[in-house]
Formats: sequence, C-alpha cells, structure tokens
Amino acid sequence: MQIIESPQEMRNIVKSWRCAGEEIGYIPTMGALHAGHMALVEAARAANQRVVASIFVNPLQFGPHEDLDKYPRPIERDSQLLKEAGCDILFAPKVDAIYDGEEFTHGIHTYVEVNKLGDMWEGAVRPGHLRGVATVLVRFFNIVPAQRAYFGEKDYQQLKVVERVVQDLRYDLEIVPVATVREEDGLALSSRNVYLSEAERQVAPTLHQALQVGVTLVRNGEREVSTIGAAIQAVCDASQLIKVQYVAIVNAETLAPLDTLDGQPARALIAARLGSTRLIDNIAI
Ligand code: PAJ
Repeated sequence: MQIIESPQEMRNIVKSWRCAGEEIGYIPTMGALHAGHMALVEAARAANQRVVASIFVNPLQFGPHEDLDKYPRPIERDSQLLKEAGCDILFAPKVDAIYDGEEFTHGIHTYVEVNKLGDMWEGAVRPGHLRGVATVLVRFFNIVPAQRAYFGEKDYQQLKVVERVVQDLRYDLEIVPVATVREEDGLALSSRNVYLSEAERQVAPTLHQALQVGVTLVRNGEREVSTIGAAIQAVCDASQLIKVQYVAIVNAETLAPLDTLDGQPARALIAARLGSTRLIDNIAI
C-alpha cells in the first residue's frame, strides 16, 4: 500500500487507473479506524479493482468547542489496518494541502451548503458541521475521481447530504451506503466511543435499544409518530447518564419530520450526550 500526501500525485494516479479502464472505490475517513470503517473498505474491495482510503481530520467540520485537537490520530495502526484490508492507497494530506491558510483567517471562499437537509437535526445542533463535511468532500472527490464512494449509514444525515451534493453538482460518482457496524451489545462503533467512561460505556447501548423499542412498536401496528418518539425518549430517560438532544422520526430521504407512518420509508434518528461525549444513531423504522 502506498501512502500519499500530495493531492496532485493522488489525482495523477487515479487518472492513470481510469485511463487503464479500472474502477476505483473511495472511502473518506477521519482515521482512528474501527470495524465500521473496515466494512466500507471491504465493500469497496469487493466491487472495484482499486481502493483508495483517505484520512483527514477536517478542521472545517468541528465547532469551536469540539474535539478537533483531541480527536484520536493513530496513523501507524490505521495504515496497518488499511494495508491488511487490501487498500491500494492511503491518501493522508496535511491540512494546508487541502485548505489555503488564509481560508481560515479571512473566511473560506467556497463553501458547499445543502439547504434544509443540512440545516435540520445535526445541522441545527452543530451549526456549520454539515457544511464543513460537504465542503471537504467535494475537494476530496475532485482529488480522488473515483467511480464509487462508500459511506456508513451510522451517519445517516451525512449520507443523505452527500447523496444530495453529488446529485445537485452532477458528480459522476455513485454513493454506496453501508450498514452500521455495532458492538455485540448494540452500540454503534464510533471513533468517539473511546471518550466514554466505564459507566457511560455501560449505558451507551441504550440508544440502540431505544430505537429497537420504536421498531417493535411499529411492527405491532403503531403509526403515531408522537407515541413512537415518546417511547424511544422514555427508554433513554430511564438512564440519568443519557441526555437526549433529539429523537426524530423522519422521511428517510428528505429527513422531514413525520406525523404518522403511512407506508413511506422512514428513519428514526437519535442524538444524545453521555457526559462530554456526543453519540448519534439511527434505524430504519
Ligand atoms: P468518520 O467518522 O471517520 O467516518 C468515516 C466513514 O465511516 C463515514 O462514512 C461513516 O459513516 C462511516 N462509519 C463510521 N462508523 C461506522 C459504523 N459503526 N458502521 C458503518 N460505518 C461507519 O464521517 C466522517 O469521518 C467525516 O465526516 C468524513 C465523511 C470523512 C468527512 O470529513
């Protein structure tokens, strides 16, 4: 596996692969890789001749009081995992290869912002976050002109925002969703789980259990969103360590809140704080 820092070099290699008729699968990440990320790599490996993963802790998607500085960066371990998974290239650019210095001091020039879809839920709780994600991803899509890019359903709103960006900006790129990988107790894998204290880690699977309670209600015929939402909230509220930020039952494509379930694809979204750690999860409902 090659490790590449230079965007120009990265672009040239992908271009040469494309000229040779090869298909490229691309996995953008912020590193601190776990089995969730590796599921994306495996999906890419299975469907493409070439696999590129990137690791870039994107300052633009962190709020002023978020964990940018303490975000884990185990680069040796990450590159070993990618190598073992059969990744061809790890693209790991420095911040100044992606952003020009004055973009931070004088305000960046070109943002990618997705109306509505990017303003609700995560967009409301973390202003600027999804704009930061969309802005960095178009830069990476231009540097790594792959045919397919892989995203986890774990970050469901991010997935929908990326699909929208690719459609609206007419990228010739297929966005491939990959199911959430979980611990045995149901907790969705996340690079941020390492921040949890022992007590918080013990109650963290409650988020997934609460979502499953919602699914069970729907299976048993419940259609009132307020009832389902209240049941999910109640499961979480039973633990004092969990501070729910939102529970939302939404249209699976537009993420607009629903009143009743009348057969359209729907998704339950949850975000909560456990101490200083923020966790999100979601489920098809
Ligand atoms: P990061 O949190 O490193 O996640 C990279 C990819 O892995 C995302 O598509 C995410 O949804 C997926 N992923 C994370 N945990 C997962 C799990 N438990 N199961 C399945 N997939 C999982 O998301 C980002 O980085 C950044 O916002 C990024 C897209 C790289 C832009 O900076």
